[in-house]
Amino acid sequence: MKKMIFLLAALLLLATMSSCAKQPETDNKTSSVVVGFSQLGAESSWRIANTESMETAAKEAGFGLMMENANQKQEKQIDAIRSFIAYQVDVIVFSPIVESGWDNILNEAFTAGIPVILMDRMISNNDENLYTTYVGADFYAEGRRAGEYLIRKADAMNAELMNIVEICGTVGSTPMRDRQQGFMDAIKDDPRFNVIDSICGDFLRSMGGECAEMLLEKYGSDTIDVIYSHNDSMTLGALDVLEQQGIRPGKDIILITVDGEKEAVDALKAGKINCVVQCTPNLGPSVMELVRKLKAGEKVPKITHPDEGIFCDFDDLSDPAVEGF
Ligand code: GYE
Repeated sequence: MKKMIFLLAALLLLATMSSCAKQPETDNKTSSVVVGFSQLGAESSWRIANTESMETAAKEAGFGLMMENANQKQEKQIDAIRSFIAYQVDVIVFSPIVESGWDNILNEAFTAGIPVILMDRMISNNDENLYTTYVGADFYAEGRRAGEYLIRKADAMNAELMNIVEICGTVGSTPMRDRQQGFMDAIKDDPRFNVIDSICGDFLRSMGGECAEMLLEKYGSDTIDVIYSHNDSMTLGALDVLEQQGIRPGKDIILITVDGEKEAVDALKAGKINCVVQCTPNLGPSVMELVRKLKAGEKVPKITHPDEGIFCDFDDLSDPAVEGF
């Protein structure tokens, strides 16, 4: 009851303050549990599906959700978290756009006694007190799966040498760093592989296309054997460019991608992508379960990874389990 009165008072106060930041949406204002959620942006289909998963899961759990979308700006995420602290939400959930720069704001949350769940991406700080729990993919394992697929593909093709270009996600983010590291570690002892370039496409479809154009201009389609791209949005942008230039994606150039959105899985079935490393955006139910446990005073694990695998051109792609999100 006290919390509800406080929440209503806070909302009223905000409504009367014209100069303050936009009032966060609250789906369920009368809920006794209020979750403040700072989403980092809307850069990809993965992100949009992830936002939907959080909204649906909060509704199903009967929790109020105050959500702010930061449009890819770290300052906006920090502002959102600060407003959640001011509201005294029960739990803060956020997906850090990059790994560094969170110490101050997380110290503020810690001092206010509000537990923090990192969802999807990690922070670099080694102080484990700054967050309560992390739920999201093992990006290093994803990168390794991409590399292991390529080894299998090279074996099947009897390839002697493969020139690889890498299109990376947002620099300084966990998926970028670990998808790169896992992939490189998987192929590093195999002399058939030669990574000739690595450029940043910021997880955006438009930039994936621009990266492909630049790489093709620089090296030519005959030199590039493989494109390893850190997400489907960039891959699909690159795929469009390849087709525009009369290059057959999946045949003339091997495409390896991460996420598993529907359009990418359909392209795999059509033979235009060779391997899709899965990364589920459906983290909402696990997050809400962690919120429930925290509120009930139950112990939570420090890390939760969803189970993930790959879909690739060695699979039976008519299997109904081969499906995108
Ligand atoms: O792969 C990409 C998104 O952090 C796992 O961010 C996420 C990544 C995802 O923009 O599509």
